Amino acid sequence: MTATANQLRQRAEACGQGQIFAHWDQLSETSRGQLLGQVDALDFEFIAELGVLLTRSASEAAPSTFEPPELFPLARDAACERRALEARGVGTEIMAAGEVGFVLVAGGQASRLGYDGPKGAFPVGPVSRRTLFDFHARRIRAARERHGVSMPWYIMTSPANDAVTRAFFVENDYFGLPAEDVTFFSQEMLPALDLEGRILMAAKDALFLAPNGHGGVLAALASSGCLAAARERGVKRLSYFQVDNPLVRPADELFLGLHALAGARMSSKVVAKRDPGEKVGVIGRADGTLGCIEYSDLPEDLRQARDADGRLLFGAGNIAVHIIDTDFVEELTRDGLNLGWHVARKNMQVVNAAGESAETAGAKFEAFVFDALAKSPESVTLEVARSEEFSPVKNAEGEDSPASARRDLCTLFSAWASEAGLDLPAPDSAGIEVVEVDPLLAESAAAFCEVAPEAPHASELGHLYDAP
Ligand code: UD2
Repeated sequence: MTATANQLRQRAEACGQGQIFAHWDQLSETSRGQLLGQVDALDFEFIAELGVLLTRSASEAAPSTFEPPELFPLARDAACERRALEARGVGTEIMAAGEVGFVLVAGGQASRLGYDGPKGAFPVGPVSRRTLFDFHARRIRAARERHGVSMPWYIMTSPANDAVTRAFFVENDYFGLPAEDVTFFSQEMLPALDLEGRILMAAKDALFLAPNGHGGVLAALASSGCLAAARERGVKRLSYFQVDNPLVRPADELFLGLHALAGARMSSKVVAKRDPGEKVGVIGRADGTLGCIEYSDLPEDLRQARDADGRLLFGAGNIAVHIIDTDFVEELTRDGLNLGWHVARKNMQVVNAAGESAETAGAKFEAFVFDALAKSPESVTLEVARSEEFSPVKNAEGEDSPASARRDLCTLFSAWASEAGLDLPAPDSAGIEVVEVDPLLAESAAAFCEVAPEAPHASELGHLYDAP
């Protein structure tokens, strides 16, 4: 064993992590080098802190008081309408000044969807078969055209899907965006631990590493240099969104303007929860602190509670769309990311002490981006229409699946076509009138009515209204 290898092994053993070297004698030189590289990057003190989290029971961490957030509602009275009008103006100025950048989190593993590839490469266009990445790129291109400025797009991958994501963008010519305005950066990985706090092994020569959660985006923006580059080009606000939602509207003048007018540093978009049982986190205050309250944390009586208008009191379903100020990210990451860690206990496929492949109970650790809301003194919670802005692809079947996203896209776009007085195709075998509108052509019913071509590109798949 070399001196460095010896030192690393001793350090690991002193920290109770000697199992990492259990198979050392059987490893080739290359494997030894790989393992040492991973061990060298470990912060054992930090891992010990993560281990301590495992000794806390869930009830210890559970909050006890809850309050709903102050909403900027979808149903607006005259005062709200006036505020919205003013906000749209402010948002338009901010965008036209080139002060907005986009941040997409796409580091997840798409395991629930069971898709073997980066989730953004999943085709969702009901007629065009365009991918999620393509939909997002078109909305960004539309915003650039609308405001006549360039806007950078920062895409967070994970080490597992970084190369394939970059290659997918190259193959698709960056979906019509200038390559220099699309930057990829990878999130950090954290070791998974067994329930006693020992690092698990994925192979004899590899630690079991998992992405550090979407909250890792803040630290990775800083460490990758993206944050500095954004500031350098005058970007003051970041529009954050998730890869899985083909209806997401990341370039929303109203949202930006409301955020800026309120002097907020981080804001959120929400949709009304469908029913008390929908398993989605809600924006609200827990023990006085603004954040996203997990479905499982909210007591049953509060889950069911309704206000005077019959709406769910805790119904501000988080769709994971935020505006985050660039200097806020800088402050949050200056002394290391400190959002707290969420523990996900699961069974994991590991290599055990005997060198055999085995399933074992363990824990992964993730930071959640919405935990940063707690540190934003002001924050806007903007309610938007689910039918217009939220239909994620998460599961292989049922709700939040490719089928439900296809249904929701077609329902929205066929409503636009009807409003524009256009003919709809005959319903398909599932009763769906298959209509798709290119986001580059229009992003709202009103805009579509102004520009709708008389005839769609009609195919056996349905009607497609594309930008010229
Ligand atoms: C998330 C929210 C939920 C709701 C919902 C809206 C959490 C815990 N829950 O549920 O409250 O807002 O989204 O759609 O956030 N990702 C990374 N790196 C990671 C982990 C995730 O980039 O380490 C990305 C992932 O690619 C995806 C997004 O974050 O774009 C959401 O991740 P998820 O699928 O784990 O979150 P989900 O659907 O459980």
